[in-house]
Amino acid sequence: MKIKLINPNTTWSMTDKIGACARAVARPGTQVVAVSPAMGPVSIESHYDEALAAPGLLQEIAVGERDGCDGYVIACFGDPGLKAARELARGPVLGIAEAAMHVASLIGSAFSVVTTLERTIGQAWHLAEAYGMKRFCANVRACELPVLDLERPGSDARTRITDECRRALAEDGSDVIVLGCAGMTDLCEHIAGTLGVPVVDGVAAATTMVEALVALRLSTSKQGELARPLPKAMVGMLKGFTLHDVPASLHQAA
Ligand code: 2AL
Repeated sequence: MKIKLINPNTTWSMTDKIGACARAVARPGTQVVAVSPAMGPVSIESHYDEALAAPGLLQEIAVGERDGCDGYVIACFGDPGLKAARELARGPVLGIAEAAMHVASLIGSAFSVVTTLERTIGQAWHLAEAYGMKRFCANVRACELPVLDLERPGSDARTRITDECRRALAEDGSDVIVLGCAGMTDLCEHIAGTLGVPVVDGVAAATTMVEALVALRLSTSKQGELARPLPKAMVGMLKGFTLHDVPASLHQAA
């Protein structure tokens, strides 16, 4: 099967790292294609960034549909554009926050999310609420670490994130850690080994869950809310996003 993993930010060093971590957990027969959109913010750490990441992300979903991708992972913890991506895709589309929170709820009694900047805490709570995961979410904490510091050679990101995870376990009453940024994916093993609790990386969780859904022959429901958006003209800079009618055969469940 072919899974397209989209890092909605445009920092390719992070995309390559995320792709490698996804491939490390994927089954032997799974091809993971990791991409960043051709346009958009270099990191996503505000609602503004999320909104401007969505067009490029949707372009990648449209290309993936043309290329026959079986499923998609949106590898940013704000899950930007998730519902719109589901409208465009036939196969399953998972966001890493959604996948990580669900997985965490299955292996502990309460999880703490450890994110980057404090300003991203609100969105993580919003998603926990939207996904029905709030009752499992003991706390959302930040390290005050800009996303691109995760890519900077010599940064103290690993130590700072590990320390915050340790504080979370001591203070929140949680027993599972959820990493709040796709760029933390390569730190998961170290943090889990250091702290001795399950640490959920959404990149790995979403990749293996998409694999499972595809193996189950389950696709995104095209009845109702997540049906393909109506054919419609877009104007100005979004002209290329105009949706034309497509043959119904393309939208039937696999
Ligand atoms: C993220 C993420 O996963 N990728 C990105 O650019 N920003 N999340 C975050 N909490 O900062």
